[in-house]
Amino acid sequence: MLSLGRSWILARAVTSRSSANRARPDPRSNPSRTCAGSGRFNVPTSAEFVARVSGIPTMAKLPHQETADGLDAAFVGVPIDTGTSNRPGARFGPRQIRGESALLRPYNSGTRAAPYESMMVADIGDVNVNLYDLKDTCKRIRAAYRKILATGCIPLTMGGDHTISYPILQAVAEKRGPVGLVHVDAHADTGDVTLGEKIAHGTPFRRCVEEGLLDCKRVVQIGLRGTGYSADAYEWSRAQGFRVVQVEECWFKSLAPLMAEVRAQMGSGPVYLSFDIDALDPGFAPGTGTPEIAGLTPSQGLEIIRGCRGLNLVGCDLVEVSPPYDTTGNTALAGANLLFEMLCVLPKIKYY
Ligand SMILES: [Mn+2]
Repeated sequence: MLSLGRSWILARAVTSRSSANRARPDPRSNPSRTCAGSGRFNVPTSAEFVARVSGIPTMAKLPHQETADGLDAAFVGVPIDTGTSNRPGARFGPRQIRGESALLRPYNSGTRAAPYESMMVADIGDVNVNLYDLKDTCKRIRAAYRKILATGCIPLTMGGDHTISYPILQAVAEKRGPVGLVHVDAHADTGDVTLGEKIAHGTPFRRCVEEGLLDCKRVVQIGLRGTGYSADAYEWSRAQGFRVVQVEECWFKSLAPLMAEVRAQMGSGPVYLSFDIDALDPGFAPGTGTPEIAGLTPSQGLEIIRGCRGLNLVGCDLVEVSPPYDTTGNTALAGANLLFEMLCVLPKIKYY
């Protein structure tokens, strides 16, 4: 028994030592020919050397660590759907995004970004949510993000329904003051009360405005569409000073010119990026809670995120992936790629 205990302790010691040296990549997964400048940063396990389908599924096959300490950016899951008004299932979003993210490779061929050569990135697991109490969950999220942000790390969040952006932005604004917001969505999510409740996935940005978390002149909502509760469903957004870009303004065209205007609107102040997967057309992303026809294409989604390069991004989320409504996994795969693209536009990223 004693010797068993002793070997367990030794094994733990070896594990801790290798954890402390996490910056030193596994040579099998990080050949110098593919990762110039390697050695200082976490590098995902490469499918060139380790089978893609093997291992514990972390986001992008990055190492997992418990806290954000020492990280420049962290992927973090918030697995809830208790704020959902229609189809549930987004609680499974982080898990399926991680699974599908095994297909991601370390470089961005489109933009030539090399995110793992200039930033320390890891998957720090999920917020310990309360599936039976949404208000308590919001408190838990806010507390978790306070800790993450206190380390100087930029969180890249995997939702979870859109309710989560509210407590995340509470923590962000507590540190940074009111922030700009690039909000990509089929819906404005500015409702006041739903079934008598203030906290739900259709209300986060109303709560954010009420609490002064947003710099309202530096808010843009892109891709809004669908039937509404009044003829001008976005009147409240415009009245706050938000720029509203309805989907009709996006159809059949590149969004690169729009994003040049958005960059000018955002200026150099802190900006949060919130991307609801239902902004994409349900033909591309059917696995979501409140789908609306005639949405954005995946390439427009990439243009929006790539158009955020140069902004002072202080946090990003990708929400509302609901795996039960897309058994192909393609919605989660889209989500994983959009999250990788978000990583690729963070301020310290190196480009070739
Ligand atoms: Mn939303």
